[in-house]
Amino acid sequence: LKIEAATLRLVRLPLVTPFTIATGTLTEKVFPLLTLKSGGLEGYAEGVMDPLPDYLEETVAGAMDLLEKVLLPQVLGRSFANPEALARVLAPWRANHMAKATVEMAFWDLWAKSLGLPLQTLLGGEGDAIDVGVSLGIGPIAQTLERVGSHLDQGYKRIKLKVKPGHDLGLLRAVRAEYPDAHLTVDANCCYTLADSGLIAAMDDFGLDYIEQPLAWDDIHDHATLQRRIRTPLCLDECIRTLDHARKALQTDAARVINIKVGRVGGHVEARRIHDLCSAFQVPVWCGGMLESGVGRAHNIHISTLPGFTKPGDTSSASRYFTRDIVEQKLETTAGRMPVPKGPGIGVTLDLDYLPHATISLEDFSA
Ligand code: OSB
Ligand code: MG
Repeated sequence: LKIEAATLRLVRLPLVTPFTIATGTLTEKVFPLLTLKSGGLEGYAEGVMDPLPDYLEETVAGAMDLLEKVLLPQVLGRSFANPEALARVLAPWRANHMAKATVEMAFWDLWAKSLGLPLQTLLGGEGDAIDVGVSLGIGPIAQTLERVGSHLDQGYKRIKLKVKPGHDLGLLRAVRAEYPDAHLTVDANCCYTLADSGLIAAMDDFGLDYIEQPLAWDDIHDHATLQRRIRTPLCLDECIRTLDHARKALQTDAARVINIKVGRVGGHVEARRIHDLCSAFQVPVWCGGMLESGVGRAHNIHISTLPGFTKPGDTSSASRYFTRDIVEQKLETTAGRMPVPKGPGIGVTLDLDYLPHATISLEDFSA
C-alpha cells in the first residue's frame, strides 16, 4: 500500500472541565492530527504527547517538527505491505514513540480501509463493545465524591482517582466510606519515591484493584522494590514505552497489571506485542487514554477488543472531555460499555465543518 500524501494539522479542543494530575493542569487538548492518503482512502491518527514534557519527554512542538521533517518524508511516496513493514522503517530512530505512533496508527487505519475490514479484525480482536472506567482528576474531595457517584450511576465499571502527596489517603478514606464496593484505583503519575513506601503500603487497606505508576517514569527497578513491600498490585503506565520495558517489568515483578496506551508505545504493532507478552505472563492489561479526540479514542477502542484487555479502560464518553469532538460519530458509553465504531478502519470520520475551527497554526501555539 503506497502512502501517496499526508496532511498534518495541529488541533486544539477546549476541555469541558480542567484536568489536574500530579504534574499539572490541562484546560485544553492540543495534538497533531495526521491524515495519510492512498487511492482515495484516508487513514487517521493523533499524537498523544502533551505541550510540555511533563508526562513523558515528548512535546507537541517537538513532535510536529519531527513528523514534518523526519518521519513523514521517510514514508511518503513509499509502499508498505503491512504496518509491521512501516514500523520497521521507523524503529531505528531513538525513542519518540508518540511521534512514531502517530504515523504507524494512521497507516493501520489506511491499511484496514484498503482491505475493507474493521481495525479490530486485523488486530485480532472481537466483540462489539468494551468495558470502560473513568479517570477523575484532582480536585476538592467533596467534588470528587460527587463525580465518583455520578460516574458510578452512569455505569462506569471502575473509578480511577488521581492522587499526589497530601491528596491521597484522606481522599481514599472519604471515597471508600461512601462507596465501599466500587472498583477503585489510584494513579500517581510518578509523584512518589521509595521514601514514601509506608504511605503507599497504607493504601493496601482500601481494597484498590491496583496502584498506577507511583514512582519515576523511567524506574522499573524501584517499582519492583516497592511491589515487594505492598500487597496491592502495581500497574505501570509511563514506565512501559516498549516491549522490552514490559519484559523487564514482568520478569522482575515490577508490574502485575499494565496500562497499554497505543500512542505511548509507538503504535498498534508494539501495543499488540506487549499485550501478547502480558498474556504469556498471565498479567492483565487495559487501555489507558490521553484525553484523546474521537480519532485516538477509536484506535483505543479497537485494540481494547483483544482478549488480554480484561480490565476496564479509560476510554470514556467523548462528552466527558469535549463539547464538540472532531469526529462525526458520537463515542458515548451506555451502562459502562463503549460500542466499537463500525465500518472499515477505525470507523470514524472527520467532522469537516468543525475541524477548520479547531485547527491552529504552530506559530500561534505556545506551550
Ligand atoms: O496517566 O493515565 C494517565 C490523562 C493525561 C495524561 C496521563 C493520564 C491521563 C488519564 C486520563 O488518566 C485518561 C483519559 O481519560 O483519556
Ligand atoms: Mg496513568
